[in-house]
Order: sequence, then C-alpha cells, then structure tokens
Amino acid sequence: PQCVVRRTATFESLPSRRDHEEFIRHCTEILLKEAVFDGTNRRNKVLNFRNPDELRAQFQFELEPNPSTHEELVSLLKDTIYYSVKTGHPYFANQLFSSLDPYGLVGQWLTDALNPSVYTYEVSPVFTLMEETVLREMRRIVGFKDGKGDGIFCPGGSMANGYAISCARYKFMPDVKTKGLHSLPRLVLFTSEDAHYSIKKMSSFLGIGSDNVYLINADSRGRMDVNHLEQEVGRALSEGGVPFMVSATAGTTVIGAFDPLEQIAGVCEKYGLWFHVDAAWGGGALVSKRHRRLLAGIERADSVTWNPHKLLTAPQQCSTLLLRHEGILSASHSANAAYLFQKDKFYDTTYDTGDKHVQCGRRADVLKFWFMWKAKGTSGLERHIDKVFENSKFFVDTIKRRPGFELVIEEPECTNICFWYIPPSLRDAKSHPDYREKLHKIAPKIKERMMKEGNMMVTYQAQKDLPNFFRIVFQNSGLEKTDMLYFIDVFERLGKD
Ligand code: ABU
Repeated sequence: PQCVVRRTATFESLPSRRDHEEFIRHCTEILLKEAVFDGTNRRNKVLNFRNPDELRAQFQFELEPNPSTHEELVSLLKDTIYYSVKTGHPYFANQLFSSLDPYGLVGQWLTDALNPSVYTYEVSPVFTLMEETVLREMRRIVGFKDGKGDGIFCPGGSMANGYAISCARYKFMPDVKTKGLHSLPRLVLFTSEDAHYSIKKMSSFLGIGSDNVYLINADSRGRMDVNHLEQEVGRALSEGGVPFMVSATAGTTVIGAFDPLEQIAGVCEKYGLWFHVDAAWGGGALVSKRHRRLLAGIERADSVTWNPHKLLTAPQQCSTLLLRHEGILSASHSANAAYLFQKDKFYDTTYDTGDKHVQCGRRADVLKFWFMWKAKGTSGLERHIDKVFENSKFFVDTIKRRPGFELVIEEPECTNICFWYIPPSLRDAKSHPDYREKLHKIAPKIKERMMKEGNMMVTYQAQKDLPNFFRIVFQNSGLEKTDMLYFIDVFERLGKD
C-alpha cells in the first residue's frame, strides 16, 4: 500500500488512530520483506559496509525540532535495514549468535507489542508462569534433581555470570549484603585463562577485584588444567586469601573448549568452593543425547549460565542463570520495595519474582524462547543441535583436505571452528623468521575484503601468542553442506595474493 505523506504530531493536526494503523501495517510489510525475507536470502548481501563518516553523511541521524512525515519515517526504516548487518543471514557467522527463527521472531514481536515488565504477577501473569516453566525445564535438562532450584532471565551472559558471583559471595558471607565489602576477607575466584572476560569484569564490579581472579592454565585443547587449579587454590590459601568460587566454562568463547566439569566439581567439593559453569555458549548441547556428554558433571554445579540466544538461536537477548539452591537469589538481592512488592495483595505474592533481580523494569525475554520451544518440541531443539554439530564436522573435515587451511585445534569440541587461511605465497615460507608476523596480517586483510564485499561475515582474533586466526561460528541449522563449501570457496577467493 502507498504510505500517506502526513506530519506525525503537530499542534494543528495530530495523526488519527487510522493513520497510525496504516503506518504500522505499512512498516510491518517493509520489515517482513526487507529485514526478514530479503535479509535472510542467500542471494543478498549480509552487509553494506560504510565507514562512520560515510554513514553519517548518507543516513539522517540528526534529531530535529519538527516532526518527520510518515513517508520520511518509512525512508529512515528502509535505510536502517539497508545499512544494518543482517545477523539472520545464512552467511553471518561472525558471533556466537545468528539465524532468524520464525517462531522466535513472532515471540519477540509479541513481546514488544505487549510491552510487559516482569516484576510482579499482577503486571505479568503469563510471563511469570512462563519463566517458572522454562527455567524449571532448563534445570531439569541441566540435571538438577526434579528441576528444583531457582533461576532468572538476565540481560546477557555477562550479567548472569555476575549474578553467580554475587550469589557465591553471599553464600560465603551473608553479611556482605548489609555490611558491604568491609565484612569480607580477600576473596579469590578461579577461572581459566580462556574464560569469558565477564568473569574479571564482574569481579571488579562486585568489589572482588580483578587481581583476585586467579587465571588457571588451559591445556593444548583450551580446557582448564585441573592440576594447576588445585595448585592455585593452595597458593591463594598460603597467601592468606580466601578461595570461594570456581567458574568453569562449557564452550569457551574463541576455541569452544569444554572444561573438565567432573574433575572441577571434585576440587570444589574438596575445598568447599561454589562451582559455577558458564555454559552461555555450549549449554545448548545439553538438549542433545549425542553431545551432552561434553558437559558431563554440570549437574554438580551450584549455578549455570546458559544463553538460549546462542546455540539454540532464540532472538537476542535470551540469557539465563540457573541455580541448584532455592532462595539465594532473593536473599542476596531483595530490597523489599513496599510500593511494588506489597505483601498484603490478594494473591500469592511469591509470584512477584522481581525482587530477586537487581533490575527493576525487565523485558519478558522468555516468550520468544518458550514459543520456539512449543513450536519445535524438545526433540526439534535436539535435531537443531545435532545438525549444527554435523555441519561443523563437515566443515572441519573439508578444510583438513583443502590446501591453505590450518586448524588451530585439530578436533574442535563445539561449533566454533578456529583456523588460519594461508595464502599461496606464504605456504612454503614457514621456516622464515618473519612468517608469523606475515601470517598475523593475513586475517585482517581478508576480513577487510570480506566486509567491503559484504557477502559473508566471519570474525578473527589473536589469542595468547598465536597470530591472528579466523573463528567461524555455526549455529544456523538451516545451513547445508553446500553452504559450508561456499564459506570455504569465499576464503580461497578473498585470500588470493
Ligand atoms: N558472550 C559474547 C560473545 C561474543 C562473541 O564472541 O561472539
């Protein structure tokens, strides 16, 4: 339909309800066509990159005193879609999230249409019970007895890890809630050198201090070295520090390694430490009978971070913290705001769950995931996981046979695959003294060509003393083997000397 050119809100003529309806219908059609269907079509680009100055010049970012017309607003929407990265596109493999799940999208849109805030049952009755259901089922899948325990939806995995540290700290010394950091000795937390940076960040945020995060060596496959963990616990004790928590990782951010959870659980039990598992990335593997062995021992955890927006492809954001213990979230964080959490309401106020969060207003991130889960069933989630692991194995097996590709880890455990692409001119130069320096410059160069061309998106990084390497991430089960070959072919084309 034609969009009517009409000023939005002016004193002379406020738009009518009919104008608004027409505007919403028109915009919805554009969103569906340009962002959803065109944005996920293999024939179209993943991105149309512009440098910041170019983008500023081509896009009307500036805000003005006067209202824009509906026609101008439609044009802004189209520009927003055009210049944005299409993260649902099959060839967006840059981050630990991707895909555009149809049921997730509808759930996300419905969430925004209803615009709830999940702090009290009276405001969010459906979402409160949905959260209860989904979190219980996730705990059951983790292996907590009968799905018992507690949990919350969080704004991202970093925050979920922060909540875990806060709960561990409270369990160790409940006085911290009222007396603050003065009540604490020097607490020490242990995590692998390959763990997500949020562990350090949240330790600073919570007053533990990043110096008191002891980094444990990772082995050649990126997994926490448990002997070193035990040595470091001993070192902290001998220094007069007080070990209180180990944060293990199930699916490290770059390499995709799974720490040996059974052994780490043993160390935690021996020293009385809170055992947290950051399974933000790898948690999705728990729904697969074939792959859940990667997380053996997770059922012994005190807390687990698990982000359905990663391997399970729920729309951003959908992050959870799951706990084996009941009541500790509320004990650590409640402030009993009397204006919101009145105890003399006519219904069971234990359903006013908001006070166990540190946020007040909170999006209903549960709906999109619950709706996807309903649509696919747990068996559909399992098929999705099995498919992305199959695709990853096919990609690994293929690049092992292709000249120029070299894996960082020969047998990746998860669906993030790290590799170097070595252009023909460097292939016989490995013994040259400047080989690593030259290799270090290859990935940024290929990435620049990739971004400017816009046909796929894959990230790179250096890690420890390794030269820059690519990390391609597979979590879109709509991809086929032909897509794996597409990625490989594009690397070969962009990596030409
Ligand atoms: N937890 C955020 C991970 C970001 C990324 O590497 O894709």
